[in-house]
Amino acid sequence: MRLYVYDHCPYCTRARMIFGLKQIDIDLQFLLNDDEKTPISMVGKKMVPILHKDDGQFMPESLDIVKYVDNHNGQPVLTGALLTKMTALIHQLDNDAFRKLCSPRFVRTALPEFATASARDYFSDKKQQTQGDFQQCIEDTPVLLKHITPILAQIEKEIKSPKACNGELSIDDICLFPLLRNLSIVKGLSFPPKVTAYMQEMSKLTHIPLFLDRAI
Ligand SMILES: N[C@@H](CCC(=O)N[C@@H](CS)C(=O)NCC(=O)O)C(=O)O
Repeated sequence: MRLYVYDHCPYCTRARMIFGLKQIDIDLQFLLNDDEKTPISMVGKKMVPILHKDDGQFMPESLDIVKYVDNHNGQPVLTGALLTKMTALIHQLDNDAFRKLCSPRFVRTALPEFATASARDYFSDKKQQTQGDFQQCIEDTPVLLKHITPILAQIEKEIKSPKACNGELSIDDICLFPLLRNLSIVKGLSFPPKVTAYMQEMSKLTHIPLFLDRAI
């Protein structure tokens, strides 16, 4: 199977996670951010992740991909229940400040989707229309973090194990880890201890590196 992704895309990280957790080999293909033709030719819109299945069909939508792979390749691993409080905190973390902290940093990072100037320009132009001037976003970091750190403090209280936020692997892990991974691009963001242990362990289990070494 082949998976088309951007490295910074949290929905793509969701899809990558299930392959890592189940130790299934995947041919990972990073598209350039301004490549509209490839995804449109596969699923009719410019959106990743896209799974190219062994039967030749293309499957979009991260959670559909996760459920498909979990249920069709060996024993399912996402056997735990969602917990209302954790699910709500994940939704809260996926906020405007999160996007304003991450986007301006990713476009300055050597990620495969931003390997060309036109890919970087495409992303910057599009995102700045909704998120505002990237330089301003960077300068606003202390203010933006005020919308993130209290949520991380609450997540800290809810994490049951570094191997699964609710104690048993579930879709909550599939939704939480990608957001925390993206926040690791923010230099100086101090993650609480249990959140840090969870990020490190999930990175190991899924074979998806954090961005800590490239934080800006
Ligand atoms: N509901 C979709 C959302 C996927 C999504 O929004 N992907 C973003 C990248 S993070 C995308 O491809 N946006 C179009 C673009 O970048 O132009 C899913 O869960 O897979």
